[in-house]
Amino acid sequence: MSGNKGAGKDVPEADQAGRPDWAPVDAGPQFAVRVVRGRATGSRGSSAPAVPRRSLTAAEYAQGVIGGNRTILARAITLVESNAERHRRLAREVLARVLPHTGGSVRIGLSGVPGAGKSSLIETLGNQLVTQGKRLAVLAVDPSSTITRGSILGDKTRMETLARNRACFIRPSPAGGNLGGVARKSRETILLCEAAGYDVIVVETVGVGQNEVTVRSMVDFFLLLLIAGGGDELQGIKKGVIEIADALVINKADGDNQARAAISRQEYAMALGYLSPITRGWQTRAHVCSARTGMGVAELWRMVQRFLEITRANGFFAERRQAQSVEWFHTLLDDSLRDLFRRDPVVAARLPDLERAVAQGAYLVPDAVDDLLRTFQPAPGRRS
Ligand SMILES: Nc1nc2c(ncn2[C@@H]2O[C@H](COP(=O)(O)OP(=O)(O)OP(=O)(O)O)[C@@H](O)[C@H]2O)c(=O)[nH]1
Ligand SMILES: [Mg+2]
Repeated sequence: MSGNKGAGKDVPEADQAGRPDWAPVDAGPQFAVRVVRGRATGSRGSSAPAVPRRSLTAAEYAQGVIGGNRTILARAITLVESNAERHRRLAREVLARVLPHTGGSVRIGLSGVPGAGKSSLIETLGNQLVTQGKRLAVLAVDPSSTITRGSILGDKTRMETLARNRACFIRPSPAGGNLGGVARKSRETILLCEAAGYDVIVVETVGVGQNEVTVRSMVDFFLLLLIAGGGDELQGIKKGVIEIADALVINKADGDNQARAAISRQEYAMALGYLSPITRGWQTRAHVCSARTGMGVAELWRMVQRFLEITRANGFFAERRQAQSVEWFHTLLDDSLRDLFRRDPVVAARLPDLERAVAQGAYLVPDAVDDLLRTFQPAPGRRS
């Protein structure tokens, strides 16, 4: 692909901060799973000066990723996160090259209210998995951290041991980026991690409504982490979220909290009795565990394995992945159409007038929309 030689120039380097490699992987400023503008350079939150790097070709990116080179994997993720046109083209070429090496992992979504213990559970479970010889990638999708960055600090301390393990690759979530964009990039990030040989990929997201649905659409197994609380157990957790889970797990079942966790488990089990399972052939159940003591954590992994056996045998595993690809296709198609429309200079020029007219009640909204759509004449080759 000589035509693309040097096309990787100016890939944002902000996350790299000149580190020789990714290990030990600490949260630091190496956030990912975000959408960034195509800045040429930058030091986004990092005090270390960005060390200029040689730009890579698509073939070099792909080779590095497939070869399990963590530095190149990190750079490839940064590349797919970029929204700059030239990066997008290169990113696509990289993805196309790694595609034959993808699909081999187990993709797990882990969601729950802030502080439920998601990162702690990943630390406990992840350490068990790497001891068994598994390679684990953790992607944290947390648009809510835009303001507080709270979970980034949390993740740094909660996944301390795991973060130092070379069999584990952690990309904590970022400041900046919108959920839709983050999700779009997360799918690509999953593919890159798979191509790099990670066989378990955990997508952690804070449960704030839409997040779970987005994560569900890109994982094989979706685990909702809960905590026992007083009063109405189902408060704060939308019924819809329980419906899309493959397992409900009440964490922090340790010390004084054990009895409350057991009661909570029963209540959720009852609630589940009224719902139909999201996965064919699989009964969603409520469980208890403690990320702190490790109680129930090994059992969770055994449950995931059982789930895989069942869904692979009945064909649902493959069906779901196919449906997810089609859904991704439609999402991307919608996004691309919207981009194409918004970036059209004629549309952009006409838009303020129409907004004014609509605001003043001089123009009926549906008429204004028709007007703008008629204005839109995409020229051939103006596609992204
Ligand atoms: N007692 C007890 N505390 C726990 C357990 N798991 C997590 N915690 C504590 O709960 C707090 C939150 O844990 P995190 O793992 O950061 O929770 P999280 O869901 O990842 O939080 P966010 O990423 O901020 O949404 C920390 O103080 C943990 O030490 C557990 O099993 N038992
Ligand atoms: Mg966390």
